[in-house]
Amino acid sequence: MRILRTGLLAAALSLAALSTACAGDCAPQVRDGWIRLLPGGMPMHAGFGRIENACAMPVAITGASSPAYGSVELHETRIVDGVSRMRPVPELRLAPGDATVLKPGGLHLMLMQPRAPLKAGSKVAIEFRLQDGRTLLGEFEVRANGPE
Ligand SMILES: [Cu+2]
Repeated sequence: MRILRTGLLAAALSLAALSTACAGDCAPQVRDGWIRLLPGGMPMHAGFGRIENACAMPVAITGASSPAYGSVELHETRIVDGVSRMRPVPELRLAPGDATVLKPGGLHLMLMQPRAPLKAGSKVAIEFRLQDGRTLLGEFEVRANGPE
């Protein structure tokens, strides 16, 4: 009986430790976010930045949204037969300690249907959805001529 009780206690303790690790104390970070403003008032912008997962658990980003846009999608640009093509990325996985850079010519956020004209220097909030139900907030600075 004593052994059984000790075993249960140990199990309860390890469960508590596990749930603490999963509870979301540690979240990935969005850094250096910026939005490229295209000349001519294109009704579509591209968002770039760096997403870091310094946590012990892998995460998966499954979507994004922003109050400044009607629709936000994660895209990847690839050169296929010499032609630049974009395709939606339904899920972006980040291993523990991993980072992904969204940059021109690669992964990017496709920001569609801007709700109002954006000025260079203003800040836009973009929220990322994680597979585990959490969300991640990133701040993106609007730039007229971003670095290539
Ligand atoms: Cu795109």
